[in-house]
Amino acid sequence: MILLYNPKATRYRNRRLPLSILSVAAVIEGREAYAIIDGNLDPHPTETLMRSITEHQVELLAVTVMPGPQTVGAVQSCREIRARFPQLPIVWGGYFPSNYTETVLNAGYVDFAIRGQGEDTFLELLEALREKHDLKGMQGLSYKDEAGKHIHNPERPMKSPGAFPWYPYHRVPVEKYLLPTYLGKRTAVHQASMGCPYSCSFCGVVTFSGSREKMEPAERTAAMLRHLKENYGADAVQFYDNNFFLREDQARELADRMAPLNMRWWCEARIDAMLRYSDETLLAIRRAGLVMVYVGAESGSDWVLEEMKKHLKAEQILEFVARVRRIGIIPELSFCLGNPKAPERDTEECLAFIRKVKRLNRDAEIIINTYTPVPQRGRMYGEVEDQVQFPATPDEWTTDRWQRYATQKDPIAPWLRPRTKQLIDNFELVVSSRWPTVQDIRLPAWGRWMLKALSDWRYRLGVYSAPFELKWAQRMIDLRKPKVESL
Ligand code: B12
Repeated sequence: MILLYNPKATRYRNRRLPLSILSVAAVIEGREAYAIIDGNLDPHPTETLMRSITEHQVELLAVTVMPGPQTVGAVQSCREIRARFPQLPIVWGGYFPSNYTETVLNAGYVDFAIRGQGEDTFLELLEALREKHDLKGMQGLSYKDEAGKHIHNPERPMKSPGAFPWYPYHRVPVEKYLLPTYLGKRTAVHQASMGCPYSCSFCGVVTFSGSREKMEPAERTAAMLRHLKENYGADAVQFYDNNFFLREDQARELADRMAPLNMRWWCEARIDAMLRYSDETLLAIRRAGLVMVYVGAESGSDWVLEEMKKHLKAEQILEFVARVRRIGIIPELSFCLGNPKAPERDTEECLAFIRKVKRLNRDAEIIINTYTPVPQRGRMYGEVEDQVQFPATPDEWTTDRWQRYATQKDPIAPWLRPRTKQLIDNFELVVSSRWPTVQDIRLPAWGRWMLKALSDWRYRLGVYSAPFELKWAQRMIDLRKPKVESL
């Protein structure tokens, strides 16, 4: 038997269909005996794994790992399992082993790291382990040879997700994963493409996919969503794609196929790509159910956008927010502040730019991140980043210090003065209080009103410092929010 493990990545109330592990399950469904253990559902996944290993003949433990809290669960479980069942091979796949491959192989409890798209590599590895084949040259695989040397085989070219079978939904309790959100009562998730064709120098997807993207046919996307709707009652969907829209004809086809499903949805896209679409296409997309689109605006300064290799101008961001307002789609703009060369100037300009955005489109949702380097094929700011030394083992990534880094709460960036970081955090608190996100369905109307009233003068006068009353109000409202299950 094969065990597929999704370590806890989020709170129970935010659980989602574990697509990473389902995509591996898809290629062994009907051919292999396997079980899925999801740490987002199971409060004691290590015990469940141990029990399965004791009761069945388990030949491989396959774990999906992304940076952040999921690393903690993965390390804990694998360390304990290795100590008790030292002969059981353990393979990690997903963003963490793809981006921190050396680090992962330094762990005594990981034997194989599968980089990038994993289905074919997984099947080949399974066969090689059974037939005792040589692993040399197996694309997408990193491993330790007999002398303990780390071997990194060449990359595996990506395929369209459409080249693989459908997720075996029936192997997980789908109904437990369809959650109420601002989009609908039963929100599903789906990812129609792999990778991203761009090479923005701050982004962790570049190393993962080598600036390539493959999309499944629109027909398949619509068919899978119809299945989720008809069999499980899904009425909304959140797309995980790094870029849901690329070519206009493709976007138009998707919109036309999705419209009859009558689902409300959210996706990520590029500003420049959507700006190239005609109004007719944008209206068709809105009519097909797109409520909100998440875009990487990143900065309000052309010099920063250029350094990021974003291939975008600040003017285009403003044009975009005004245009989608007319069309009736809410833009969700993500910003990445704290350019290492001039963090103060960057921050100041970006805060002023966000105010401009809000003047053009009050509904625009604002996400603020501070720049935290990820391993990159090319360096974004050269030597500046060498000041951040990544941990040498997954265990070190589980420490509070590095968890705060991975979740972008604390960039541990020597170039970012505490005063600047404080300004960014305060500004974010004021903006998110002045315009509480429509995505927070647990926020009661009185709380929304209270936050707006308390923050209004601060935003109007640009006074962001020491917003103690807003911190207090947010905490107080948080304590009174209803549970997701009761919504
Ligand atoms: C869903 C998601 C989440 C969910 C996780 C839900 C869950 N798993 O239960 C939530 C919301 C919790 C989340 C949180 C975070 N996420 Co996240 N997340 C994603 C997202 C949108 C989709 C991942 C997914 O499921 N895709 C669908 C599957 C099919 O694709 P896949 O995971 O890539 O799987 C393929 C391969 O990776 C591989 N594979 C994966 N696992 C395995 C396992 C085995 C055994 C094998 C063989 C192969 C394999 O094969 C699969 C099929 O080809 C990605 C962006 C993206 N589009 O990839 C970001 C992404 C992975 N997240 C990211 C980050 C940074 C985070 C956070 C740290 C952000 C933060 N500020 O806190 C947090 C913390 C994570 C945590 N809690 O541990 C980054 C990682 C970048 C990096 N630096 O490496 C990404 C790429 C977003 C981005 N563009 O920056 N995330």
